[in-house]
Amino acid sequence: MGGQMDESRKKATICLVIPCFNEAKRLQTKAFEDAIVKQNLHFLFVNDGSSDHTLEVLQAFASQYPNQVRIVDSTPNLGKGNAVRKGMLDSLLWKPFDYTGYWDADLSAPLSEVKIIVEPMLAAGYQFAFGSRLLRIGGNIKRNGFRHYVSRISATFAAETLGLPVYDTQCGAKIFSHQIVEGLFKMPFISSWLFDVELFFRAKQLWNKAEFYKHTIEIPITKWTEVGGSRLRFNNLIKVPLELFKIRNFYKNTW
Ligand SMILES: Nc1nc2c(ncn2[C@@H]2O[C@H](COP(=O)(O)OP(=O)(O)O)[C@@H](O)[C@H]2O)c(=O)[nH]1
Ligand SMILES: [Mg+2]
Repeated sequence: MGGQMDESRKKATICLVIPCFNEAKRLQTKAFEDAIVKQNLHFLFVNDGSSDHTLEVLQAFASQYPNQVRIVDSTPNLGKGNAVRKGMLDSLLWKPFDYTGYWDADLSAPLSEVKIIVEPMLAAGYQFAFGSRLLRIGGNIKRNGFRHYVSRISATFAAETLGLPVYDTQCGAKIFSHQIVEGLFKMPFISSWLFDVELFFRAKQLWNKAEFYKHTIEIPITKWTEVGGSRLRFNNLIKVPLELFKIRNFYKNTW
């Protein structure tokens, strides 16, 4: 039994979409390289209208691992949600992956966490598994105080809006089984920076309540280190309630 599972784990192919906006200085190519070699991960980097040398950095890296690295170059800058969507859809044209997900370029969640998220997908057939930055004793979650509180407040409102007991909608570590990628990402998002919330609504459209809970799992990650140089603007935060209201109105016909 254990042997069988090891076998399927070895065979499962995983692609991570990495949205990149001016990441030339932050991109830890060594960590990506390790994951390519040791975990057999594939990476699809979406350069989203960067004005620095992100594209050159990515091209140099891709030329070393052409089978496992792909670049989608997109201009002008359209925001994280659009970039993730583009990459997720493009992954379907690249190779028949078993799982495709997206992951923050700064590797706040290290790539060693991928296996923690994929594990229940392999073992129990979950189709949507996502990381959660649960601050807890025994965990290794390091966040700056202010950002932690702001994020807790936003996440609580998001969960309320969704009507789901989700702890952290916004963690940049989410993985989907191949068969739901198109259904979840086909339509453009109405919100560029709360698109994660839309994904949960879309999962509610895809599945009834029983199916949703059968297919979805939130997994506290074991390590998160806040990396400086955030690309997300904090003045957006006062707009969170308004944005959530807009999203809820748009997806109002879900259970
Ligand atoms: N494509 C794209 N990605 C973005 C944009 N803003 C942020 N990101 C990406 O979103 C991820 C998280 O961004 P980060 O700056 O670390 O924000 P944090 O959530 O505050 O840590 C990274 O992969 C960024 O490159 C954007 O405008 N376009
Ligand atoms: Mg970050």
